Amino acid sequence: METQAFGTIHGQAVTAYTLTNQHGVRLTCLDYGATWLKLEVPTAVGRQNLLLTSPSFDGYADPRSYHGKTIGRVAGRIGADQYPQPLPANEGTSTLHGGPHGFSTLMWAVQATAEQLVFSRYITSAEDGFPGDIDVKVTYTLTANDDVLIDFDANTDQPTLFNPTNHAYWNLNAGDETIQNHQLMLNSHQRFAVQTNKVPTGELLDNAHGGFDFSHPTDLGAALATMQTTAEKGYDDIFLVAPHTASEPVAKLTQGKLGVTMYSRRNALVVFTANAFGDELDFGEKTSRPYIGIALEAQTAPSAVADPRYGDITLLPGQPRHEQVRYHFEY
Ligand code: FUC
Repeated sequence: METQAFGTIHGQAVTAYTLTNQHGVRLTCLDYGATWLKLEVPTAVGRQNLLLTSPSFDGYADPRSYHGKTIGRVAGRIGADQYPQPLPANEGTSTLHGGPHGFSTLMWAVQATAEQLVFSRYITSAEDGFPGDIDVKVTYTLTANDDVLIDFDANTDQPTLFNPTNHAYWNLNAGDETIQNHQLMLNSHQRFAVQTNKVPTGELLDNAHGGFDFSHPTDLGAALATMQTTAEKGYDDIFLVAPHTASEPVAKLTQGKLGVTMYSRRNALVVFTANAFGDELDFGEKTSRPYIGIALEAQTAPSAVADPRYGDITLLPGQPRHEQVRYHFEY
């Protein structure tokens, strides 16, 4: 394990922690936001980072930047009035990615071993505006067979919500190309209809029509071309994950020899293709612009907050919850 100073926030030092496995795959995370900073794989021409990464901490200090960060208590958008107790709003009347003081804005304690980075944090209701004081642990594991596991664990003292995810953006190009030359496969046949504020209505739409069918590996450039007539001009969609076993992937993203395959038991995956990105974010050698990265966010469907047909995101005292997402890399 190696550490590197990575700036400061509110007078506190931010540190980058790097694990390396036997094949030379390197995982780097920050204590701030329990952020996934880099995933580097060895290639014929040197190491290649597969994530969108800002070169300095400035790129992570803004609470509206989510790249690589741990998102919680609740990923995505829920109406601040969809729960019996008011939730902290940060986008009109919605709570986006855990509200204004979500997991992504917090400094986490770190315990590191040769293959794990364990980020832990006690978060009070006064601190982030959700009911209940919670104990949270986010564990990144880099295995000998080129998997990264992210385990999310939580306990609470009062009923609350827990639906965390990671918001890494992928770009498998060595140079400055966008993800338009990538192929995407999703284990999904339906997606959630949303209101204009992007909070789901609870209705499902069929993926078979209009550029949403990724049930086989699909060229993202061609798919994005079909989206140019829409207001979003790309994907920002909550896909319903089809029933599957633990060994069946929920998503696979490839470009040439490089690939990332995601495994998750949860029933939804948000796909966001950075449709309106401009130069407000600095990704170093990757020029921030539309389609410079793709976020694949495994989660329980946000509709579960109000509709038990779509799962259960409640966290109850005495009933700790555990969620996991696994990524496998080919290079
Ligand atoms: C994704 C999208 C949102 C938002 C955020 C940064 O989760 O669903 O629309 O732009 O990322």
